[in-house]
Amino acid sequence: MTDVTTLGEFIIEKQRDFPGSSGEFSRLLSAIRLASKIVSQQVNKAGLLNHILGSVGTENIQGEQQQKLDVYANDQFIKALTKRKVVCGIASEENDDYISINQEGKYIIAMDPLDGSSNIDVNVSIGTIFSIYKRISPEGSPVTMEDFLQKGTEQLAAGYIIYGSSTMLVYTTGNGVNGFTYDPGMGVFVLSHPDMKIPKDGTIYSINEGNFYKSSKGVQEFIKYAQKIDPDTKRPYTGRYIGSLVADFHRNLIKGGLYMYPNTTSSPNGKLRLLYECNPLAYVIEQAGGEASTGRERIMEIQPTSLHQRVPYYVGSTNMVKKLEEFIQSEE
Ligand code: AHM
Ligand code: MG
Repeated sequence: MTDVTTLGEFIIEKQRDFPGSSGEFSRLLSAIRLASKIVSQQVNKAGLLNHILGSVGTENIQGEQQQKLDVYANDQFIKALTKRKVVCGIASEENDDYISINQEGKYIIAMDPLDGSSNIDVNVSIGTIFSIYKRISPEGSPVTMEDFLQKGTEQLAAGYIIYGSSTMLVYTTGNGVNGFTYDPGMGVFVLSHPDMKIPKDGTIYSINEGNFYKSSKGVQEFIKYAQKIDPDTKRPYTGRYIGSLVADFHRNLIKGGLYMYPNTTSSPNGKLRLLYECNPLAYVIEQAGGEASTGRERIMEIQPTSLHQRVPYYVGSTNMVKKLEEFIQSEE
C-alpha cells in the first residue's frame, strides 16, 4: 500500500492550484474528508441501529437519544467545517436558513449532508453532495444571503461522497475530476479513479418513469425515443433508476448515461435543489466532459434567487443532454 496516493497527499499536492489560499482551502477539504469518514461508519451501521439497537426516536444501549442519520450527518459536517475556521457560512438541505459561523473565514459551503436518505432503511446507496464558493461579503463580517446566491459557474470546488458497496469521495476543483475509495482498514481515502471522464454517448437513462404522464411532451418524447429499437444508435437504451441521486449520477458518470428529474404537473419546478444538489454535480459532470441543463439553459448559469430553489435537472453524457434539449425545446 505504499505506492498509493491518499486523498490527504493529493490535497497537499494540489494546493498550488490555489495560489492565494495559503492552505485554508486544503483545511476545508480535510474537514469534508473527516466528516465523510465519520458518516460512512455510521451509515454502515444503519441496519444495526434501526433494527437491532432500537429505532430512531428511542434511546440506544448507552442511553443516548438516537438521531436520524441525515440530522447526524448534518451535525458532523457542520462541526468539522466550523472547527477548521475557514468557512464563514453553510447552507444545508437540513436547515431552513443559512448558518453564519467564523466571520474571518473566506469560504461558503452549500451541502446536502445525506441525499436519498429515504433509501437508508432498505440498504441502498446514499450520498453527501457539497459545493464550495468564495464569499462575496467582506471577511470579518457576518455572511449575507448574497454569498449563497452565486451562480454555479462561481464554484471553486464541488463533489460528492457515495456510501455504497464501498465509500468513495469524488471531487473537482476545476482541473478535472478525481475519485478516491475509502479503505476502512487503513482509515484513508486512496486515489482509485484519476481524471474521470464520462462517455460522450451514453446508453443509460435514469428517470422515475412513474411520472411519465405528469411530465411535459418533450420529456415523454425523449423517453419514447430512448425505448425505440435502433441498433445504429444503440437503442433501446437501458433504463436504470435507483432513486438516489448520487448513486444514479455516479453510475452514469462511469458508464455514460443521462439522469433526469423533470418539472411535472405536481412539481412545476422539478424536485432537486439548485444550490446543493444540481450545481455541484453540474460542476463535476462538466469537468468530466458532460453537461447539465434544465432542458433550456445551462444549470451553472442560473442566477439563484433562494436557498432551496428547485430546478428541472438533466445531467450526464453530452450527446444525450443535447438530444433531450432538442425534444424539450421543440415542445411549443
Ligand atoms: P431528498 O433530498 O429528499 O433525499 O430527495 C432527493 C432524491 C434524490 O436522491 C433522488 O434522485 C430523488 O429524490 C428521487 O425522487 P423520486 O422518489 O421522486 O423519484
Ligand atoms: Mg437531497
